[in-house]
Amino acid sequence: MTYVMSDLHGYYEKYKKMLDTISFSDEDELYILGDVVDRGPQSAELLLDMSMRSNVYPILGNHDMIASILLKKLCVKIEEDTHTALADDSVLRMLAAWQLDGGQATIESFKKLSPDDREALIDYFEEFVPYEVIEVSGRKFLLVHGGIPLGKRHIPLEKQETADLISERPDYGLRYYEGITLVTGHTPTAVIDPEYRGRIFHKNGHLAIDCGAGFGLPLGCIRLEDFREFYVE
Ligand SMILES: [Mn+2]
Repeated sequence: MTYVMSDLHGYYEKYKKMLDTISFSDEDELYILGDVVDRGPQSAELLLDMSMRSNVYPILGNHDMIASILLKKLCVKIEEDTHTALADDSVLRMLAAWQLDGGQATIESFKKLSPDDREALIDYFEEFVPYEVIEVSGRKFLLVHGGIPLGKRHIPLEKQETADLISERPDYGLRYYEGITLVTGHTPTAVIDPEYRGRIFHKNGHLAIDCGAGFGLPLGCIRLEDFREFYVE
């Protein structure tokens, strides 16, 4: 079976609970639509678990992108004791903004890792792809963290800007593609429509699956074969 979840934001316990809830096995596949890190307390544990499973496929989120850039620089600093890695003003500004946006929790969880594990996780970020198109039970799905800008939806996917794909907020009232469901995280469903607070939004050719697990709301997961929804608190 094929499962999709998103915006785990360092909540490793919710992720483990969800894997139990769906009885996730080696025969199944799981796509995680980005923002694995930041805010929650266990970003590193979560990444380590994901990296050891060959049937879990990570898609890049805006938080993962910033974290991967900055962790690379921080780890160089820790290991080689060089200040050049962080000396650049724009990097320092980026670091300050990230720390305020949940990044400090990620730094704390990385501090507990061995240097080898740190390096392995920094390498693992390279496996995060900007989007994925899959077919399940004869239906097509475009999986992406943010979305596609409405005015650019006719541009081939491989020519889309990564910055758009990871940070766009689609118009959930409009169908983007005939015959393809757009599956997105990034925008909590409560923001799309308060009626869907803490629940998956499935309408107008959209599946929005960030139920707000990073903000104390449930983690949602959907099985694409039959659209069955699963939730853990
Ligand atoms: Mn996001």
